[in-house]
Amino acid sequence: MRLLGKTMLTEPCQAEQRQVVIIGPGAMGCLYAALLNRSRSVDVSLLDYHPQRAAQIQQQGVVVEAAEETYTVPVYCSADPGDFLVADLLIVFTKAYDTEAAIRRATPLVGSDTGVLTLQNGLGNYQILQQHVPKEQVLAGTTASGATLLGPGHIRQAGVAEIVLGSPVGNTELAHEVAEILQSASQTVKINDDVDAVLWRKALINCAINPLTALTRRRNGELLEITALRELMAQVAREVYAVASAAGINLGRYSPVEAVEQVCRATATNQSSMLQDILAGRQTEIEYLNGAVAEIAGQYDTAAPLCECLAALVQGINC
Ligand code: KPL
Repeated sequence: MRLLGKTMLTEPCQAEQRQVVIIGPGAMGCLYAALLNRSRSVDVSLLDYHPQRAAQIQQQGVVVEAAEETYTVPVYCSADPGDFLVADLLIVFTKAYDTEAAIRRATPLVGSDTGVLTLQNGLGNYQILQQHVPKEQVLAGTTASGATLLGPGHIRQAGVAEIVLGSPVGNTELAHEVAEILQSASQTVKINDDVDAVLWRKALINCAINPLTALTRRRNGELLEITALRELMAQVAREVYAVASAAGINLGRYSPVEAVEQVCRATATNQSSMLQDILAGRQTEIEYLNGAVAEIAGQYDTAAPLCECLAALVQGINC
């Protein structure tokens, strides 16, 4: 498989290389475009919706400021889905509120063997993908990697962590195939068959940390230093855990408060993605995090008053 535009603009890719297309050149999309392309074992491109930004990234590549070095990785980037042929793997990294539009635009890249993997934040993303792509082709997962967007195609890498993925409908064969593609590009990947539990554990972390950092404009680690915020964060974590249980999600032997505090320590100097969104004047993913949890709570005759309150407050910031 070959990218039409790419074969014209750069060296022809080796026929046996798997084609990975990342949708969304935000911080995480750019990070993984750079990491995977740098391995040289897969051929990675970016699909954007913004022609000017795509042209800039195509011209300059993805610039990564990592702890020890700053490096640039050439990455083919286009805003025209017609520039791409069918992909082996599509990774959706758009903001959760763009999932529907993104997968609609990417339809020409999806063949009968294409795996479509969401590694986005939030709840409800894979269900949207399943409305546009056969359910057996959709995978979902999480990564604890972090990056900050400094400009178009320009990021600061915070840390690279493992990817956990699985098939919501039990297509373990595809999960293994996709894990193998990512592993061949030097990524650590675990397969977990209970993908809903994986997504809820990540959502719990994001629901507890992200709105508090966005509202107070503090870095993740500061939430541990201020007693009132630390206590509120713990209460939100417990609330999300209770809603997950009510919804039949088995989070296993797991302490929500310890999990959240551990992530705060591990990402102490990070600005959460929601704080980055607020500072950049962008829409946040609050409706797919605390907003979604409050809505799901209602479906199971329970309540999530803290999530509801935080969702309203964050929605009020940039209006
Ligand atoms: O995923 C994150 C985010 O910012 O969205 C955390 C884990 C909170 C790290 O900043």
